[in-house]
Amino acid sequence: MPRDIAYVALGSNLGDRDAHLERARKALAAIPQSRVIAESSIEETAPLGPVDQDKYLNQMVALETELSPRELLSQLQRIEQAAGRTREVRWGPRTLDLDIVRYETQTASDRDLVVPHPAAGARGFWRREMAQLRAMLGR
Ligand code: PH2
Ligand code: MG
Ligand code: MG
Repeated sequence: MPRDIAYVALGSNLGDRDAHLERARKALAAIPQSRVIAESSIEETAPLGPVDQDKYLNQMVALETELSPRELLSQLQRIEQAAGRTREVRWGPRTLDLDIVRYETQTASDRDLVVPHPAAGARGFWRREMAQLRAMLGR
């Protein structure tokens, strides 16, 4: 795969949220054929969606990667599982959620993987984090 830039969203609203994000950033930095090139600030956000739950910490990182969206998804799922993520209520509380928001040049439209993420333009905190990363990267 040619080198591309993936924008990966981090979210946590269960347990030690800061520790989950910190460990996730380290795990993201260790993904093969990839390197973290920018990190947004961390934002505390009100929960979106129908489930009554605690506030989230959200953050986004830019990952320069040779992995395809499908290969990156499997790395992200491995990291989520290592953070104790279980099969939870859809949109419910989670120790760690890692979502591919978009790739600079690639797209996907499978049942279990849609890139850009369908909510990419709809979440204020994702838009803010993406704007920070683009400013840092001069894109
Ligand atoms: N993720 C969800 C559901 N609701 N709310 C906030 N504030 N942040 C999230 O990352 C989030 C959410 C499902 O993935
Ligand atoms: Mg999510
Ligand atoms: Mg997810």
